[in-house]
Amino acid sequence: MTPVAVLTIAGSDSGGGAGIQADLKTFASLGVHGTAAVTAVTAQNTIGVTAVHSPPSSFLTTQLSTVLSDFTIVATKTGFLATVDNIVAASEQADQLGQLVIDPVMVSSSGDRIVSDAAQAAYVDLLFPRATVITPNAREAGMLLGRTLTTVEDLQNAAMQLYAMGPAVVVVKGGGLRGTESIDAVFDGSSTWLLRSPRIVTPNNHGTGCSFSAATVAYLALGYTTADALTAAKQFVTDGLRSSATWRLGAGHGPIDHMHRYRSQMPQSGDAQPPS
Ligand code: PXL
Repeated sequence: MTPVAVLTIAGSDSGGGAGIQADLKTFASLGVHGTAAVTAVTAQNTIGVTAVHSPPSSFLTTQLSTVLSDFTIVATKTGFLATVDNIVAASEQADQLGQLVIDPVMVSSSGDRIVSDAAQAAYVDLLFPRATVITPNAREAGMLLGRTLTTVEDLQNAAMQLYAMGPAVVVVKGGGLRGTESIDAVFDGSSTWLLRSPRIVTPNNHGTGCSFSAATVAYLALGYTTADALTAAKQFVTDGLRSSATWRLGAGHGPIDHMHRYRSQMPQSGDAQPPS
């Protein structure tokens, strides 16, 4: 059967762990066809980002209109949009993006702010009101609300407050907090609940946020309710973390295993037959 088509609007990670690369691997693993509009190209490895090249937002507009004129896109995520102009460009075609998952990437792994005040305002004005789900982490939610979030109760209160900015559902991700569990808080306008998983202790946690929002998009596109899509996406990331926990790809933070479900079926290096 022809797979449903989804879209990621995000940055490229040359290290293959986060951004567009994480999104496309997640989409492939979950059986949906991923299309991709690139907002920024990073020179990056498991240790860090050394440079960022941003094409003009008019080129993002052209990527979007070219994809959208041909494919029926059932659901879309946005990742690192980088600039106000890119946020405007994405919002201008929002009517054709299907269900919208906004991962408001505003803080780097090192904790530094990586978008301007104007870009933060543009997220709130142009994208949050159209979103099926927004998925800030605790730092991003804290930045949006002007305070520091440290407890699960803080995450829940933040989810309720961010809901007032217009999205249908808010997830505030607490994976970066301390504790033996990784806990995210969800609010959908009437009830609040938690997504919980055991904390997997590993350096290989690069791209978890990207993969979570991409998995949410895939499950939404497959017809899951938002609540079920979030639960399944949390499981996808947890299983990916567990599967790659002992990998050694690079000296820093390696990727999760997006293909964890299929690892046992994959060709092994010892399988190669000598030429006859
Ligand atoms: O996880 C946020 C993120 C988004 N997009 C790109 C990234 C990262 C983190 O490294 O590289 C391209």
